[in-house]
Amino acid sequence: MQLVRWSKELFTTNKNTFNKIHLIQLKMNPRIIIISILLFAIIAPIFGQIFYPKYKTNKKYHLMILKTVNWFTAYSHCRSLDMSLVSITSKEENNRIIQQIEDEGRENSDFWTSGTKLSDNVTCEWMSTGKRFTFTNWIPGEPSDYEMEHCIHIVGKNTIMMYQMGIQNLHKWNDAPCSIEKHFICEQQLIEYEYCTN
Ligand SMILES: [Ca+2]
Repeated sequence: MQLVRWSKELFTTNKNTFNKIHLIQLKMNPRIIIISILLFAIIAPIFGQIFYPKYKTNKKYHLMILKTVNWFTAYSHCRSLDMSLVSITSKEENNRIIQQIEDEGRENSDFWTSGTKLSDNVTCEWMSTGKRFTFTNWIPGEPSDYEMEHCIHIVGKNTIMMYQMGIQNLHKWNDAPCSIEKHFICEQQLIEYEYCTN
């Protein structure tokens, strides 16, 4: 029995020593370290793309032309569809919307935006985002009325002809009473995953 116990102790001691030596070799071997770093550098972005793919948000616009409604109804109708009454924050976005109005042959219509002065009669804000205007496309002389005209719309051909504004003002902005009924534009936020689309 004593011999067996000594053999076990000897084996255990040698095994630990063997493991320690290999562990030290593994730790110190620069080739293994470099290969590990290279493998990590290659694999990490792949896993990153799978679990955290890059994405960007984009807007899709919907011209709501089935009926004309006041500004409040337009706002709530877009929300009921999980969209927002449109906010126009740049020249590029403005051009995209105008292009879509023309592509769909709706140049005659006025369209409500979420632009409003309801908060203090003076400050123009996008109700859908709560942000102030950073880009504007007013008809010259507009906004004109700080007492009665609190909501902002895109001007169509019918209004231009009615008020003899001049065709150069087509698709520019005007403030008008929120109770007037007009068509409107809802915007939908879309998320585009670059990994999935490539
Ligand atoms: Ca006006």
